[in-house]
Amino acid sequence: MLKTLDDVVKKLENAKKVLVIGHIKPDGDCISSVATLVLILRKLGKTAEGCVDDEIPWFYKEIAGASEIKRVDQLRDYDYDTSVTVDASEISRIGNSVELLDGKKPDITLDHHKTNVGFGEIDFYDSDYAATAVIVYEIGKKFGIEYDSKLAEINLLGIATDTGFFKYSNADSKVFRYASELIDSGAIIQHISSAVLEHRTINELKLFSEVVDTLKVEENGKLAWAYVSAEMLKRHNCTDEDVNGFVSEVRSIYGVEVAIFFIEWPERQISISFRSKNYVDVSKIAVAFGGGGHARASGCSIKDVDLEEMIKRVIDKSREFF
Ligand SMILES: [Mn+2]
Repeated sequence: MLKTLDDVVKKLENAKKVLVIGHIKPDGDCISSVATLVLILRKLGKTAEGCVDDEIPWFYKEIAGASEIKRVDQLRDYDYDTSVTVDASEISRIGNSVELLDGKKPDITLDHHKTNVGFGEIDFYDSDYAATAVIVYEIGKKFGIEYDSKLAEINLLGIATDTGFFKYSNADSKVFRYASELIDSGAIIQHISSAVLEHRTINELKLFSEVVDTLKVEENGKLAWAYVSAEMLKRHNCTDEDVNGFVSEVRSIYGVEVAIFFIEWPERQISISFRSKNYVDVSKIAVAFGGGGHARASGCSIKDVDLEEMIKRVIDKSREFF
């Protein structure tokens, strides 16, 4: 049920052992929100553990707090009294971490996705927040936590990554204010930007050069898309970590409003990322294909379809927004 941040704080105040769960395919905001909340709760003298049922991309581990996150199997015997999910818009997003909930709803959910369905006992979601890490920072503020540099840097990670390093439309004055406070507390933005933005491999760049050849533009240059096939991924020995940023490259084209990027995985699974610049709400396109997200960034994943057929269906749907 939708509640206030004060209700969340009250629930956490009474907690002794907390389990904080993030979503699969963890991004900077997920990793930041899990680890930051864990560190805040520990500073309050509570026991807290963070869980993500997926590999944490290696480059995030350069941010000290990221190593606080564990896998499901390491936490099966952890008898928490309060569970929290962060940055997940629905329960399926937490993957196998759901096994740790023993069939119960999470006690608290914290999220900023527009498509959030409200699946906890106490839900706090608000798409005006640029990142879940901003919500977690406000929780820390309400508790009056003293930030050290490790806590400040892991908290800033999510705020930086979900705002595209302070350049997307969600980078409001609050984001800059909190970022400046976190920097005063010892976070070094260059550690974060270098870890997240400067870890490209040669394989990734070679793959990207082939992706550029797949690029198509229509609707007077406003709709652009590209894809990577399973064969291309294999040939260049690339993983999802290597291709995650490609959709932003498509959006960076002058005049493009909507950018779409298709990734074909082995075994006929296709994931699709949507980005927009100014006015098209791409969460609506993603929802039409069973996904979700934000107005300017969304995604979906579909099984048992051909890449070609999926491109046709998605582009047909996207044309309706122009
Ligand atoms: Mn987020």
